[in-house]
This record gives sequence, structure tokens and C-alpha cells, in this order.
Amino acid sequence: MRNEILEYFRKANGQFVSGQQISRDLHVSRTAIWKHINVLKERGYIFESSTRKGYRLIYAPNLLTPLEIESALHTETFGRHVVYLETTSSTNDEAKEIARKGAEEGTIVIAEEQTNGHGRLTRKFNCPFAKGIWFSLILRPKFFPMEAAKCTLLAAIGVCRGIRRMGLKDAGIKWPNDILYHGKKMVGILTEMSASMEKIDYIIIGIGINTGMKKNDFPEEARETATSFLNEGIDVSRKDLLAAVLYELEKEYKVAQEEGFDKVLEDWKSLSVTIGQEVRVIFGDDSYTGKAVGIDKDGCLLVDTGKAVTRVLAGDVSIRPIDAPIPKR
Ligand code: BT5
Repeated sequence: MRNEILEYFRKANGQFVSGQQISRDLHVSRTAIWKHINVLKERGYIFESSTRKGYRLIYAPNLLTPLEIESALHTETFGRHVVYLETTSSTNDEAKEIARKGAEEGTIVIAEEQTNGHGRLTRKFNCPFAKGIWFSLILRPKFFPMEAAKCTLLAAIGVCRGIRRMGLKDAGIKWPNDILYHGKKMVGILTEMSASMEKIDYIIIGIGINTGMKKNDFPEEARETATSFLNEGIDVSRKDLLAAVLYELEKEYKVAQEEGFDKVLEDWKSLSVTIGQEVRVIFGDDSYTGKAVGIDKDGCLLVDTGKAVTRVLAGDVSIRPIDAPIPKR
């Protein structure tokens, strides 16, 4: 209902509308409207009210309602269906739920706030209200299940290009799933899949991009290693950023389908900040060091330890010695 009320005010184009009129057109009580308007005010919307004329919307904050998203989109299918939630535990969980029920490819679930955003394993990902873009994209690719891991690579390319377009020209990909800016984590990506042996049912690509995060919004262990657009001096429009990311994601997804993964790997390498660096590979309690020399056709990182070249299928990689080289343009 709150979205409908907002849409109503937007259509009024800054003109006053009376509570009575809204109540009649939307079939809700005037008290309910008043309560919704108060919540919207708490969310940063500014209304002017007049006892004679009613209310008019004079300022809408930088939120990601379906209407805002639609006004910025330039994709064919990605983001054309939006499930918008002010708050949820995790958009990946919501997306799984609706994918199971048949939600179509390209649908996104987006939330202003996640109360239990997750990273890989059991790690948490902090997602406070409107301080980032927290969303999940549903894909139903024709790839074989064993190729699904490559969707993370594809997603990283799309997101990296999207955030470069919005001013962070030096953003680069750290294998396998982070986007760094000058060595600091700007984006986390979590890919999850449901598949049988022969066929992928759906893939959920969960993406968290830090826009207005300040130091204290990050978990303590990430305060020195994470960043946001705001931290980097850019007051980014969240809807334009989302639109740019979805556009680039859709483009790279087409590349994967039409030209195959060789081209995706090539694109990934051109945006990588991992290859060529001394790295530490951390896998559970074990770790070893070496030089990242490439990725193979399955998307595994190749690390030359001096004795052999190992294939890293999963795990964490930290880049030494400064865990943060400035990527080459
Ligand atoms: C990731 O995991 O980076 C994947 C994060 C994916 C989040 C999106 S948001 C939408 C969707 N819904 C979800 O529930 N998840 C996805 P990983 O590589 O495991 O990194 C997790 C680590 O990043 C944590 O242990 C923290 O140290 C750090 N961290 C937590 N919040 C952060 C933030 N906002 N920005 C940067 N780093 C953060």
C-alpha cells in the first residue's frame, strides 16, 4: 500500500491531493494514509501538508522503489520484474523462494535493508537501510551445472563495469567474487544454485554494493578493508548505479550465451586485480602462498607456488603484501 500511495503522489506531480481523495481512489481509510505518510517521513520523504488542500510530496529520497528503478532502466529483461522490500532478512533467500515458485529469468529482489545478509560460508554481510544496493538476480541459464561457477565470474564483470561507469574507473575484480577499489572491498557477490545432475533449475546472484556506508557501518574486522562510493567522495544515484550494473550484467550474460565462456574469461582477466600478484590462498585452516598466474577455463585461479601450479577451486585469496594494489587502468 505504501508504494501505491507513493505512486499516487508521484502522479500528482507536486500538486496537493486531499486525504479524502486518496482514500477514495485507493480504498483505504484516511487514518491508514496518515500512518503511511508518517512512515514515509521517517524514511526521508518530505511532504507539505495543508488543512485545506491535503498533502503534496516535495522531496523523495534516493530509494529503490520499482518506479524509481524503472525510470532509470535500459535493459531488455534484467530488472523488468522487481520484488521490492523495505526490509528483509536476505534477498537471496527471498529470491530462492520465488524462483522455486517459477519466477522468471531477470527478476530481481531488492531491499533497502537486510537484517541477515550473508556472504559465503556462515559469514555475515552488513546491509543497513539505503546505504547500499542489496539485491538478488534470478537466472535460468542453459549452461551445464558444472559451468555454474562461471556465473560468478560473469556477475563480477557486469558489476565491475557498472561501477566503473559511475565514476570508479579503477575498480577491479579480486578472484573470485569481490570488487575492489584501490584495494578495498566495494562489492560482495554470492552465487547460489539449484540444479539436478543435468540441468540448472535456477541461479541466484546476490550482489551487495556499498554506496553510503561509513566506516562504522562495516563490521569491525572490515573497517580498514572495505569502502563505499561515499567514502570515495562520490554521492552516487543508487537507481542509476543499479541500472548501469543491470545493463552490464545483461550484456555479459548474452556474451556467455552467444560467444561462450572463452570470451567471458578474457573479459574477466582484463578487469582482474588478482592476476600477476603475490597471493595467499586460504582454505579452511590451511594456507599457502604463490603468484596468481591466471585462471583456467573452469574459472579456477592458477597459483604458481614455485614448485607447482595449483588450481584453486574455492577458498579465499588475499593479495600480498599490501592486500590492495591499485589496479592498472
Ligand atoms: C561476500 O561474501 O562478500 C558476498 C556478499 C553478498 C551480499 C549480497 S547482498 C544481497 C544478497 N543477499 C544476501 O544475503 N547476500 C547477497 P564473503 O566473500 O564471504 O565476505 C564476507 C565478509 O565481508 C564478512 O566476513 C565481512 O568481513 C565483510 N563484510 C561484511 N559486510 C560488508 C560490507 N557491507 N562491505 C564490505 N565487506 C563487508
